Amino acid sequence: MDIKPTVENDENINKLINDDIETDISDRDITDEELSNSEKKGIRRLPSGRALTLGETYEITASENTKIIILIGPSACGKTTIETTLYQMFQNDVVGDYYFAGSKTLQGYEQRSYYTRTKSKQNISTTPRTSRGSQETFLHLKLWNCKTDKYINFLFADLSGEDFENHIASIESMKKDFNFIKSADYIIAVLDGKLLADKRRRNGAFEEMAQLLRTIFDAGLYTAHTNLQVVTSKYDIIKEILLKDPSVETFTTRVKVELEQRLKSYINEINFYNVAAMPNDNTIFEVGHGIKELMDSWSTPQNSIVLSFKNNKRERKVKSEFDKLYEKLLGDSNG
Ligand SMILES: Nc1nc2c(ncn2[C@@H]2O[C@H](COP(=O)(O)OP(=O)(O)O)[C@@H](O)[C@H]2O)c(=O)[nH]1
Ligand SMILES: [Mg+2]
Repeated sequence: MDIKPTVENDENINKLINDDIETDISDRDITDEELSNSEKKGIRRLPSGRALTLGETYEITASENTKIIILIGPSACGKTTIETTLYQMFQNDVVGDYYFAGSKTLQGYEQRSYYTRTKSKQNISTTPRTSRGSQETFLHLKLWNCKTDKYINFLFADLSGEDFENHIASIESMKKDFNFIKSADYIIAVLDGKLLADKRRRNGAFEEMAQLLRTIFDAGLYTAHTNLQVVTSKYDIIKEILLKDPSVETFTTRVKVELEQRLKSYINEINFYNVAAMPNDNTIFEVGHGIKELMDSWSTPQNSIVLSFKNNKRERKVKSEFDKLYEKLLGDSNG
């Protein structure tokens, strides 16, 4: 008997991994209230393993040691790859002192990772675009530390500049729509290393991130427990360009100084990391380069860094689209 091999095409995979599908299912006709009512009646939905909504993360955050990590950055900067590569690293091995101890979102991880795995067999790996409106879906990873015999849970969500631009009409609605950012222990600003390596695009990439961060802080979407980390993704590309163009190094140093300067009224510490989650050539750079250091930072207790909350209108030198939107928001909220 002939068995035909199944051929996956990109369109199928895109459908498969599309987060809208998940959002549709998790929100389908059933509100949190209805859910708790049905739970009272003894009816319980079976866990699907898909990414969790904020409400669904409560069971984990309420009962166990949990860190909420929100990655922000424009689409294609490398957020999903960081999330899935960490998960994949535990499929292969122990990472430092940590063992994989489970995940309530296995399907969510597998859907996203499947794409990376198949594509990474090719020369250039790609992960699918996370679709809009999916910012409230969380991936869950539970780890066990063999030295301390303690468990830690990580909940990951990601958010792009487009998510902001498409969802907000006023600062009030922004506060409401993105209020979940306040629950973050770590906000990770992902700077696209591929753009930083490009002379013509690096300034734009930096400005966009600086504005995005200032908007988040100005809207008060943080607490005294929020830590800010800036991750330069696709570090393999930066390293490659450095050989030909040493100005990249000067630029990345400037990025650190400038960001600290611009955000100093909110925070007194920003931590910087270089990551190559899915390098183009994994014979030169290992898959997941820098991710262990990042993970270790989330499991180490940190001091809170937030100094003050400010929501005042200030002079702005650069008028980007983001700035105009921001001005509009403040204008709206100030009546
Ligand atoms: N060279 C290189 N490419 C990467 C790396 N990480 C991610 N990418 C690529 O960057 C693109 C966008 O990544 P993705 O994680 O989907 O970005 P997101 O939209 O921010 O979630 C994909 O084509 C990835 O394969 C990396 O470390 N090195
Ligand atoms: Mg994504």
